[in-house]
Amino acid sequence: MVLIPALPYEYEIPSLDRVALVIIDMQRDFLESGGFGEALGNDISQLQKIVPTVKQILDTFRDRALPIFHTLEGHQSDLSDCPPSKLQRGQNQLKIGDMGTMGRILILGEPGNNIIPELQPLANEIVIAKPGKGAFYRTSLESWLQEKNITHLILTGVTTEVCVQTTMREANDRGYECLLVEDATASYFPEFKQSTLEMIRAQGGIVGWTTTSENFIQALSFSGGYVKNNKLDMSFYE
Ligand code: C5J
Repeated sequence: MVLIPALPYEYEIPSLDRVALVIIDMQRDFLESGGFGEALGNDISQLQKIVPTVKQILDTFRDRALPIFHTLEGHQSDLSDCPPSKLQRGQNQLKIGDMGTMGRILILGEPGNNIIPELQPLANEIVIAKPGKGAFYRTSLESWLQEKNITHLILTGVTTEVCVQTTMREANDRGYECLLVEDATASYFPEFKQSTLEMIRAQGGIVGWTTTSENFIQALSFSGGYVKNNKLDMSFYE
C-alpha cells in the first residue's frame, strides 16, 4: 500500500500495479508560441511553468515501469469527428481545422498537434487521441485501463478546468480513484485552476483528491515505492 498526503484526506493506492499516470494534452497547440492557445489570446506561460514538474512525475512512473497514458486533443483531417457546435464556437478567431503557424489547428498528425518535445512518449507508452475534452469519450482509454486492471489514476496536464477536470469527472463516474497533482496541472486562468482544485476535493472528495508533486514523489520513494504505516509529512497543508 502507498499512502499519499492529499486533500481532503490521504490518498491510498492499494498496490502499485493498480495505478497509472494520465498526462492530458501537453501538446504544442496549447503550450507553444504560435499555437492555438496563444492565437486565442491566452497566456501560454501559465502552462509552460508546469513542464518540469510533469516531467518529474513522468520520470517517477518511468523509473518504476508503471503504465503511462498521454492524451492529445485532435480531430480527423476531414473533421468527421468534430461536432458542428465545437467547430463553429467562437467569434473572429482561428477555428479547428484552420491553418495556423504549426499546421492545421487541432488536427491529428499536424506539427502543432504533437506532444511537446520535453514530454515525448516512449514506445511503450500509450497515446490516446481524443476528439472531446474528456479522455473517455470516443477513445480506447477505458478498455486499456480494464486490460491492465488499473483502479487508480494520477492526473496531470492541461487545462485544469477543461480537459483535466472533464477527464477526472468521467473517470470518477466510472469508479476510478483519481488524484490530481496540483503543480503538474495548469490553466491559462490561475483563478479557474484554483477553483477547480477546490471543487474536486470539496464534499469529502466528490470528484477525487489533490496533492503536490513533492508529496507524491516522496511517498513513492519510501521503501522502494511501498509505504506501510509510515508517518507522512502533512506540513504542506498545515
Ligand atoms: C481546451 C484542453 N482547453 N486540453 N483543451 O480546449 O483543456
